[in-house]
Amino acid sequence: MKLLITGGAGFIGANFVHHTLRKHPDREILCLDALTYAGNLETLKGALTADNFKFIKGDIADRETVFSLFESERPDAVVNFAAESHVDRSIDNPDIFLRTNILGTGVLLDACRKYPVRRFHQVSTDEVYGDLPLDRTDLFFTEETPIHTSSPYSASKAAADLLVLAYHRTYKLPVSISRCSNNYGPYHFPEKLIPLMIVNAMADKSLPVYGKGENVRDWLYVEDHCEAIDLILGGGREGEVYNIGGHNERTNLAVVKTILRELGKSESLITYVADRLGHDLRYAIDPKKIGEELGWTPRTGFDEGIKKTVRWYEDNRDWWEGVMSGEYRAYYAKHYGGI
Ligand code: NAD
Ligand code: TDX
Repeated sequence: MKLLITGGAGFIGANFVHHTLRKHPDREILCLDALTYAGNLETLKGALTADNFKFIKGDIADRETVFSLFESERPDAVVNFAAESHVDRSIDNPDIFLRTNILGTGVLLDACRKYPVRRFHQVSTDEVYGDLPLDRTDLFFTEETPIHTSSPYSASKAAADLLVLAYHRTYKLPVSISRCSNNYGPYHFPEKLIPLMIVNAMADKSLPVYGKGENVRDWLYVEDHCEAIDLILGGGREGEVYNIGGHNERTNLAVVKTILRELGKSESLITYVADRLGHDLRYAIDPKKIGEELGWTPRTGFDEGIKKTVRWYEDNRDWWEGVMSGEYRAYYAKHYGGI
C-alpha cells in the first residue's frame, strides 16, 4: 500500500509516520508537508533514511503541486494531518487557517476524485463540537453532537469536515473522519500548553495560565491517537466519523502543577494571564463507537504519559531548541508580552 501522509513533519503526523514505519514496514510512505514554523525535518530524522519513505515539500492548497504528486505517485490512501493547528494564532490571524484547513482539504479531495484512492482519512478534532459546561461532568461529545464551533481554528476544521462528508455523499469518495481530544507526547511544538509549560519550567521561566486555569481538556498520549487512526484506515467504515479520547480530563491548572511536580519546580512559577478570547470551557470525548467497532482502547494513562513526555523533553533539548525559530520567538514576545 502506498500511503500519502500530509502534515507529516508536524507533531501528530510525524508520530504517525514513525508508528506506520514500525507497524507496517511493507507500506510505502509519501509525506507532503509545507514545512511551516510547525513542521520540521528534524522530527522525521530516522524516517528520512528509510527506503520506503519519501518526503516532498509542498503546500496542500497548491493545486498544481498536489495534482502533479498524485499523477506521478498514485497513492492508494491519504491521511490528512496538514493544518494550521494553534487556536491562539487563529484568533490573531484567521486567514491562513481558511486557506490551509479548508481550501487545502478541498484540493486534496479533488485530487482523490481525479486519481481514485481506497480511502481519504481526515484528521479532525473534538473542537468542532464546541465546549461543554464545567459543572456537567455527565456530558460527553458523541459523533452525533452538533457542530458548534468557537474559534476561527475550530470553524475551519468543521468546514473541512463538512466538505469531506459532502464529497462522500455527492461523489461517493471513500472517506472517514476522526475527531480526537488534546494530544501530548514527543515532538509537540512548544506553543501548546503541555510542551510550553515543560520548557518554561525547565528554564525557570513564568508559566502563563489563561484565566483561572479552570478550563478542562481531555488528554490523550499521541501514540494512542496514531493507533486509532491506523485501525480506522484498516477497518473503519466509509463515510463515518469516529471520536477518539481516553477519559483523561484535567483542569489546565492540574496539568501545570503535575508538570512542576515532575520537574521538581516551584508553583510560584505559575503566572495568571488574560484569558483566551472565546475560550472553550471543557472538552470530553465519548470514545464508545471506536471501542465497540474497532476494539480501540488507549494504552497510556495520563500519569504515565506525562512522566514519559517530561523525560522526553529533558532528553531532547536539541530538538525543541532547534524548532523554536525566530518566527516563534517573535510570536511568543507578541502574544505573552513581558512575562
Ligand atoms: P502541527 O501544527 O504540529 O503540524 C501541522 C503540520 O502541517 C506541520 O508539519 C506543517 O508544516 C504542516 N502544514 C501546515 N500547513 C500546510 C500546508 N498548507 N501544506 C502542507 N503542510 C502544511 O499540528 P498537529 O498538532 O500535529 O495536528 C495535526 C492534525 O491533527 C491537525 O489537522 C489538527 O487539527 C489535528 N488535531 C490536533 C490535535 C492536537 O492536540 N494537537 C488534536 C486533535 C486533532
Ligand atoms: O499559554 C497557554 N496557557 C494556557 O492556559 C496556552 C498555550 C494554553 N493555555 C490553555 C488554553 C486551553 O484551555 O491550555 C489549554 C490547552 O491549550 P492548547 O494547548 O492551545 O490546546 P487547545 O486550545 O485545547 O487545542 C488543542 O487541542 C485540540 C490543539 O492545539 C488543537 O490543534 C486540537 O484540535
